[in-house]
Amino acid sequence: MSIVTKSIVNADAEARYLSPGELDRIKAFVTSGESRLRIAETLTGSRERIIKEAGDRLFQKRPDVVSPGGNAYGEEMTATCLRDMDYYLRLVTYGVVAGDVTPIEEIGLVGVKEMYKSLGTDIGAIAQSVREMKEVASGLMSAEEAGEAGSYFDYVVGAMQ
Ligand SMILES: CCC1=C(C)/C(=C/C2=NC(=C\c3[nH]c(/C=C4\NC(=O)[C@H](C)[C@H]4CC)c(C)c3CCC(=O)O)/C(CCC(=O)O)=C2C)NC1=O
Repeated sequence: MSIVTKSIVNADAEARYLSPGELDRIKAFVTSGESRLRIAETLTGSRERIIKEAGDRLFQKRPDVVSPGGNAYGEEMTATCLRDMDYYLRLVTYGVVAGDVTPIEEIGLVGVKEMYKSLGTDIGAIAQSVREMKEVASGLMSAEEAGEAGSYFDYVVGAMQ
């Protein structure tokens, strides 16, 4: 839920006008809107490159995951691994656009540790893949945009610790 919707739901629950603090937060959300949309456009437009390069970096650092016996070994499993990276990059764009981590949390992080455990996937390596996507994506935008986008990647990584 965006800050706009959330503020309205909270205010209406008490049948009151939006408070100055709520209006300030909405203002910050609106003011940062163009920049957040630019970030989402960059991530969306460069998604294939980001995933490919980040995947290459991950497999260089963690050759075990794509070696025989590794969780992402073999063409099909490697493709599934890259698909998961694509999922998290997509969720990051949702967070950036909403200015809120709730969509990332609800769609991709609830129960994620248990899920990867049951799949025999090293969640540390998933987190590493998100760090690599952050690095690659940062190189495609201004420092300020990279900082904003980075906070959403960091949120995903943090939830996987
Ligand atoms: C949008 C929310 C969402 C997420 C996050 C998601 C993840 C997800 N990843 C899965 C599998 C998988 N995920 C990976 C990923 C990896 N293995 C590694 O060693 C690497 C570290 C990593 C890539 C970075 C692999 C290899 C599998 C297949 C595992 C198997 O079938 O044994 C599965 C099991 C079902 C399937 O194969 O599709 C799910 C549900 N599904 C969702 O709907």
